[in-house]
Amino acid sequence: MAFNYDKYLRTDKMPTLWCWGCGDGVILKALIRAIDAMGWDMNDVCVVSGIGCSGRFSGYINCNTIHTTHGRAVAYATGVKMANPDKHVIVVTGDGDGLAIGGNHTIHGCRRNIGLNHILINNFIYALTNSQTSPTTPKGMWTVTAQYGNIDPSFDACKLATAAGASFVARGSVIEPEKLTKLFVEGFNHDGYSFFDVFSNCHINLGRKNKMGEAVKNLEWIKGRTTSKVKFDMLSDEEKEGIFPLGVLHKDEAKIEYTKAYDMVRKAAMSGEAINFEELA
Ligand SMILES: Cc1ncc(C[n+]2csc(CCOP(=O)(O)OP(=O)(O)O)c2C)c(N)n1
Repeated sequence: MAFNYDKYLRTDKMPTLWCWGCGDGVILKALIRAIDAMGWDMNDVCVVSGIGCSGRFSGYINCNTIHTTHGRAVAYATGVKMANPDKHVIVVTGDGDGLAIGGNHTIHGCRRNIGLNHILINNFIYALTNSQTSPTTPKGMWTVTAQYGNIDPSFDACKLATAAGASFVARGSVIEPEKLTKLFVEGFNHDGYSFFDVFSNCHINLGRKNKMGEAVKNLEWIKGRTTSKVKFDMLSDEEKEGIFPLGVLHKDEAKIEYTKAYDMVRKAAMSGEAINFEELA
């Protein structure tokens, strides 16, 4: 029997406002499949998104949702998780939303290792506002704010999240939706900040002037820049240039999740016992 996506969607909001062939739809389906695999009750799930094409996620998925301000989704989600540590909080941001204006919140969410599931939809451009340079736009690409080609060095979001302290860091792509679902499930089962850098296509706003104005061309470009972590690890440093590994890139199960640490402090404060900071490491 065909998978019933409608069960998880606000069908009255269909069709989506996303462009034809947009990767956001693929990611939404992978997310729904992962939630289904987890067996979560949608009353226990909260999806928090920022502003951007990616921000539309909270409009289409049928659970508790918050469509927040640009760059602030991690901050709102932190509040939701602190007040409801037993609930499943999923943050959806774009690369501009989560790495530029909201970069600080992403860093500090990772640093605290709070139990959020952060899906960063990385389409390498500010899509909703029509093609401004984002922190992941590759060098040399045309954007409306870099019409002779982008000179800004671009970020590896997974390296940033790992360095900042996230205890689960993975990269997936819309080319492999089943693998993406599995990555989500593994990250959702992890207790701590689970960060997913998901490479996605925006053939309209990234592609139109960068010789990949069709979805397939944009997807082929993503394919050419990615490989599995196993294959990546076998490449020489020279060969690794411009290639991004896919899969689980970092996992630390020993690190304490923030709301658990907070609860330990709260209990110690209530009982007057000394706080054992060794346990909080
Ligand atoms: C404070 C603030 N600054 C700027 C904007 C305008 N704005 C809306 S979405 C967006 C960028 C979206 O790009 P990204 O986060 O990469 O998401 P995408 O649309 O690609 O999914 C910008 C600059 C805004 N809404 N609020």
